[in-house]
Amino acid sequence: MKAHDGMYIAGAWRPAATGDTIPVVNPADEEVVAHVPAGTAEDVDAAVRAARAALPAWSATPPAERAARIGAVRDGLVARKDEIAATVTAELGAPLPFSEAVHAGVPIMVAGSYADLAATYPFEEKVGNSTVYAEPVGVVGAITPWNYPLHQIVAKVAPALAAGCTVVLKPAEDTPLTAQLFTEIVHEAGLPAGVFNLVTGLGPVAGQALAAHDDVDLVSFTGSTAVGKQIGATAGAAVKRVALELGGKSANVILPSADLAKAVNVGVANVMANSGQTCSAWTRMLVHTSRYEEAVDLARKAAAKYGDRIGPVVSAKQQARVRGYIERGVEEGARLVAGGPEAPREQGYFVSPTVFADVTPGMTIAQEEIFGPVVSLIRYEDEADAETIANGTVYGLAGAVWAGDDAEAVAFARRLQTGQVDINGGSFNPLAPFGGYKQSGVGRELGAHGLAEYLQTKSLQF
Ligand code: TXE
Repeated sequence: MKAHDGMYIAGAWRPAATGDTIPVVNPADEEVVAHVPAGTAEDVDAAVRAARAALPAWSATPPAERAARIGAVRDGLVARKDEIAATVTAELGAPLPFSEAVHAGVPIMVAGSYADLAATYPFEEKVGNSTVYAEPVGVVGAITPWNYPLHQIVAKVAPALAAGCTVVLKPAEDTPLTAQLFTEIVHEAGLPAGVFNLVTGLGPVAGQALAAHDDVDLVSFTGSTAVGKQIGATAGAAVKRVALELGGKSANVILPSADLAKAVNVGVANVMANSGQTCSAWTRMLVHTSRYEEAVDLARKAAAKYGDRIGPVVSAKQQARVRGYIERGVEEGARLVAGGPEAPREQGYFVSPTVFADVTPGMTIAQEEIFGPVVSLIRYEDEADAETIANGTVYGLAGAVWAGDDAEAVAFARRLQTGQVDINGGSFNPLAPFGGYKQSGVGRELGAHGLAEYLQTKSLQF
């Protein structure tokens, strides 16, 4: 795989402050596919300076012109779709059809939505005797994870640019090649120098330096709860804007009137997608006691179909982590009905599609984010019980409700403490706000709400 050996700062690839590099490993075969520079605080500082210098002109650029540049980025994503899919597959291990459809396809939709929103957003509004201006927050530090390497980048960078902010991106060290490819596309789209900057590097070094930099006005972070809490504390101490997306433990609530086979099959597929490395995955399947064993049987069969078709998890570290959770589930008394802790292949960081039954709400596997292809079936007695279980974790990112009709499902969904719920299956909407209640995070991504994160308001009274 082609890799740049520098940082993208002020519109050009330039040498990094040190010659240190990070290997990029293909998790499907454990081969090193490339090396990228390990940025340090010095590189971050140069990138923040470039972003600050570019801010006055970019924030004063008419929204229609910003929209045109974002549209050009979108067109670049379309033109290089195959290369994007191949790159994600090389560094994340995702099967190529999934990379094409989701890892390349979704960011194209999101970039397109922000090209439209930049042109139509009400940056100026009359409210009584006032005019309210929505102005860019300023320089954005974006720190992204590896699970959806391009989507996570576009979901931050596109709204930031639409708002008139300038950006320094620090992508995950496991998936920096997709970030470099995105950077090439931004460059080709003709954004003014310094509006977008890329610093690759390790989280505790480059990420930490970006999150703590005095001249960054907003930190937008997606990743683990532990790091998110640190970033939130640092931002709070500096009275700096922060957006955090920290994962979840979402419930898939199947009410007794639902089409059980459909709900279970779609539910298992939702967890197996991307090898379970999805923050919004419906990892807890809640089934009424009267249909519980039927659901367990359906889930076992559904998982068996995935056998060889799911990709690996991203790294040896994640494989060990997921394995640890599966072992913990067995130790705490859950019934393993598919998969298990043993790696299904010798080479590559694969995990078997795993289904646990007889999971009780207090078990570790029912409380903590596993981030692997593991689904837990939990029994409930009545709707009140289902509500208590569904809301009984520290998280609240997503979820699903299935019922005989949408109205019944909606009534239940309104009782869930969570940011997004799919009703009887649902389908992805790039304009719908995405983000967490409780410890799943602060702020929203996607659509107009995602754009608003990058704005601050000024009102003028007449
Ligand atoms: O995350 P990290 P990891 C969850 C998921 C997963 C677990 C661990 O449960 O199993 O987190 O994953 C950067 N200052 N999610 O260890 O370390 C890092 O370089 C600033 C949920 O990979 O949080 C990367 O760019 N930045 C999730 C990003 O943070 C730091 C997606 C995420 O890495 C930093 C990923 C520091 N001190 C993991 N330390 C989701 N919400 O979608 C690391 N980083």
